[in-house]
Amino acid sequence: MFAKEIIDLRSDTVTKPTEEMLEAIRHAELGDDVFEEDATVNKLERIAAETMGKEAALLVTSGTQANLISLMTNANRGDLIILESQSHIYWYEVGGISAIAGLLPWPLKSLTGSLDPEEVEAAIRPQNIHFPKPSLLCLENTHNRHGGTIITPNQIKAVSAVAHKNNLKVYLDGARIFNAAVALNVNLKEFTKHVDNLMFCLSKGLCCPVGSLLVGNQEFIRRARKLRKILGGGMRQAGIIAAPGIVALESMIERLKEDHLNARHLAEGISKIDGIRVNLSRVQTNMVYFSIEGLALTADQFISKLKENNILALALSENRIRMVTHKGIERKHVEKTITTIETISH
Ligand code: TLP
Repeated sequence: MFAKEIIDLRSDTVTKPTEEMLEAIRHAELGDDVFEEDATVNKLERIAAETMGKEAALLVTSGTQANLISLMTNANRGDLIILESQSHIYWYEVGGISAIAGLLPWPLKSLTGSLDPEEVEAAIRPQNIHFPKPSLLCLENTHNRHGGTIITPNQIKAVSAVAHKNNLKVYLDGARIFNAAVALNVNLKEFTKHVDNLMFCLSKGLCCPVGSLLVGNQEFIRRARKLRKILGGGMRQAGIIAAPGIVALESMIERLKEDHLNARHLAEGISKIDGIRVNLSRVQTNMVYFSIEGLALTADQFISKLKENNILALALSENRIRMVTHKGIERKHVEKTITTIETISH
């Protein structure tokens, strides 16, 4: 009996480490990273800082931890944080922004994830005894809940200029910033040069088992390191996490193009099926969000029917579905997904 092949489109977080990564883990030079003595972690942090055009970097356990640490590093309790209303920090991080960082999120709506500089300016109210201090603008690129959409370097520049003019810092949740850079064929530094600090994830499309990196100036990283410890994120022989990260930064970025082509193929294929609606202009990287409003099925029923065919996807609401392409998804899996959706939709 052969094991059933599962087509897992729930997220690019399901990717497994490559053979080369496992080999790198086996041979990693290790030390105690709380003493900053793990040579492999130190090397990864150097490469990350260089890649992003910043002074320093810090390996942390997850994207959520990176975002929380950066909120606490960039702002003081009670401060006001401007972010996009569908951002990951606001939606999916268990309210850590308030529960742990003690900050007031000030969400602004947008059409595709890119904030309007004028609306940001309007949200920064003048100093007044009644108002909290606005101290940080958070961006997200690619923007997950808007469909993996890209915020262009020019859009980042415009909105960051408004923040900086008003003495706010700018932080980028760049969990999938490599997808944006590869899709636009633009150097990463174009996306990072207007923000003060950022994070990116190793554990998504880059296929590492664990880890994210915070990147910024020396002082930001020094304070972030301390906060990582408070939050229980000080790791010891973390070189076993950093080693696959180095492989990822050296060899896993260009291949993201394949994921984008597969996402586009999937989106175009299912957009032809009656009852399914895909906004193709939003399919810019490795995500496909679509509505099944026109089908006589709820999202949960749709997901179960896919599962009977060994295909996994996420239901985001009564009729909204998300599929994400990654290294484990090849063209033949996309074809099978399209034909399966055709069948269950009739
Ligand atoms: N996103 C996950 C889920 O939490 C929704 C996914 O499957 O897409 N920023 C962004 C933009 C993210 O998409 C994610 C993860 C994170 C931060 C958090 O990263 P982790 O999962 O490492 O804490």
